[in-house]
Amino acid sequence: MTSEHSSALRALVGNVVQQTPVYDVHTHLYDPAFGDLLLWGIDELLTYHYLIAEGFRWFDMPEAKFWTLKKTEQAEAIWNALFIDHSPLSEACRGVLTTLNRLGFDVKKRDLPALRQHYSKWSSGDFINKSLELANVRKVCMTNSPFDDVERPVWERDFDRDPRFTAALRIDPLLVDWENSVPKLRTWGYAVHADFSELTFSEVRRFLGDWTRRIDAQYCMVSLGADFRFPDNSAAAQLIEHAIMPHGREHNQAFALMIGVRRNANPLLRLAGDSLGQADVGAVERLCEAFPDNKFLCTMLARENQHALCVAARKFRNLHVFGCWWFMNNPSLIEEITRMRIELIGLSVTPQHSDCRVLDQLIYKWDHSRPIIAKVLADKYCDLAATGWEPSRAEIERDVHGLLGGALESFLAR
Ligand code: HDL
Ligand code: ZN
Repeated sequence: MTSEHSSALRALVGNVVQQTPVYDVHTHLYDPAFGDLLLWGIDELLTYHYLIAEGFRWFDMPEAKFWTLKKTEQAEAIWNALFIDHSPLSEACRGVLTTLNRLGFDVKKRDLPALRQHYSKWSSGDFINKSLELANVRKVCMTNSPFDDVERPVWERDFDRDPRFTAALRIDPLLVDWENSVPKLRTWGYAVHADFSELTFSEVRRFLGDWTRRIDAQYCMVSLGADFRFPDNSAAAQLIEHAIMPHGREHNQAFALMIGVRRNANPLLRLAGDSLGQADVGAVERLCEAFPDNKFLCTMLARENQHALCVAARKFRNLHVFGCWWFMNNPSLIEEITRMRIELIGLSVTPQHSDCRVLDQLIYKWDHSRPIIAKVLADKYCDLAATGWEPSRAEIERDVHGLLGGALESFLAR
């Protein structure tokens, strides 16, 4: 293969990846109807919990003092520590600057008040359109919890949905805090018992069905600790087997497992205080084997779990692997696991999701991931071309659409 041929193919792949709109399959963004729950703007960008964790590494103030500050004061503390006093080289810092630069702001002036001034010109509606356009994101999936006391009443009021914001039914408290979820479910009219007696499992299924219909959930989702085991006599394992699995079959709804978090490793950092642990990929394999008529999505938090998770996906076609989640969402690791995934499971994977908590982050999360995905893909297509197999533009466009959310949409619809 000549170097000109290779360069042309690499340019084509990069162009297609850049131009293909994304379905972002996991975010913490909200439909505009949720008002202030949809975070955006410079102070939200700077107080992203990733930056709070990084900021504390330089702060002298006690953690408790930081939490008494106003959001603008927190943002200024982070701006000074991570951008002014030290070059903003981390992925989360760079992300803020990528976003500001793409929004047309002049970051070299290092002028935070001026940046706030720029943002004040935007209405939320216009800013949503601008962010989705700049990020080239066609649709995002939210994280929607019936256990969130601020979010739940909005759903109960009903509202006209923005079709660009799909919903996912997030049920962590049900599985990881069953004891305390029982009284809540009973308050909401579901006759459940902590010991799973009587109609508990069918009532949990009714709860899942009610919320699936209410929010039009694309999938059901839970974040589980590194200690998750299956089979097991834990409440989580019992509820998965006797409620979530039959619910998933009844509604043709996938169950998304995000495994490996260690919540509150440092509680002083609040949302920024979670850490990770190495999980048991075998638990995922045993779930896929025990429930062949259910569909599973899975992403894991530990780098050490990524290879085994890919192999698990090779074994079970009802398992769809997605994303470079949280501590995995850094250029060096994104490249490493995207290369490994394509080499092991080809295009039957969703390499990335943004996990955005702030709308503007869509711009940097995808600006940073697209070139990495394109680089890996270009290498793989060049390897193909070297065998004489010439990928057409149409084939590359088909493949990239699949990787950027299309394959997951097909998996969910199957
Ligand atoms: O549990 C999750 O969905 C995680 O993504 C957490 O929300 C985490 O705090 C996060 O934002 N990671 O990117
Ligand atoms: Zn998340």
